[in-house]
Amino acid sequence: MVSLRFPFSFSQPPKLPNPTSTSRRVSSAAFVAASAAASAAAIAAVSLDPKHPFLQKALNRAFSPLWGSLSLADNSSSMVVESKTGVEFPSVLGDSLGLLGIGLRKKSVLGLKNIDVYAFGVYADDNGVKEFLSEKYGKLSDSEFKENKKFNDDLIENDICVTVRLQIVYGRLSIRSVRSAFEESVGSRLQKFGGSDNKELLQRFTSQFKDEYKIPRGSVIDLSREHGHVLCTRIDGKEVGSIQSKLLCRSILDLYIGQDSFDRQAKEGIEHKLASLLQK
Ligand code: DAO
Ligand code: DAO
Repeated sequence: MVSLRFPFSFSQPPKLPNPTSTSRRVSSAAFVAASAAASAAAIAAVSLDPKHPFLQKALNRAFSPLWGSLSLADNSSSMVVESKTGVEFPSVLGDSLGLLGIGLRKKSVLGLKNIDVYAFGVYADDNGVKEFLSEKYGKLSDSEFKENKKFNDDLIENDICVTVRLQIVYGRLSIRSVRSAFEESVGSRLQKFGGSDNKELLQRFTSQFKDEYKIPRGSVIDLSREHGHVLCTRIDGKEVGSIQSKLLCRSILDLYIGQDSFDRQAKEGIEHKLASLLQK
């Protein structure tokens, strides 16, 4: 990834930018400047108006959809911006979790409109991924390797530390609508992978989320699969519960990187990223 330094600082923990605030203006100026610097063709462009739609478009095109746009954090770790929502994700979480890809969870409401509910980033332990993939695929020829579409399944199935970070974009989430969305999304996966009798497991998961919790726009939820298939949930950095269940971990990860994931482009980008980790 391109590595650049700018004298701007971005506030942490990452709260969503308010489109009218100064920080938003600084952030988008920094992002445009960073994009411009990263794009060899855009050297002259930095002196143009960075808000010019043509320039914005050209700069956005210089980056793959997976990575959105690049901006920079106030430490050595870079930030990756989900382009539709402007939500930022650090490229490294903790000591060793590297960002594999970002995406958007949308929800259709009454078949009338699609709302952006949250942006998500999928992280995995770099060493765990490399070790596992090279053990399993190290002997494949280049073409066999390129045709392999199973990297995401490997990540879902195996005991590798993975965190999915959700950053809430929709400003009017009620706990009731969250619960019913879980029942639909997580519930259908529990049924698909584990058979019909999983009400108790779903209930154990949802009962972690007390009615009094609030998840306004800007809330950060980390769903982490830790060693031994333990799913640990944190809201704004505070642990709210953990459940040991391979089936639950699999069902949650399937939402983001499985067959019928929320964001197909994100899922495909993650597949490529996993392949590139092995080839390094
Ligand atoms: O306001 O009725 C409405 C739309 C609510 C959509 C809720 C989708 C919830 C998705 C789960 C969020 C998990 C953090
Ligand atoms: O998007 O449908 C979905 C499923 C999201 C699962 C996320 C669970 C974490 C939610 C925490 C809610 C706190 C009240």
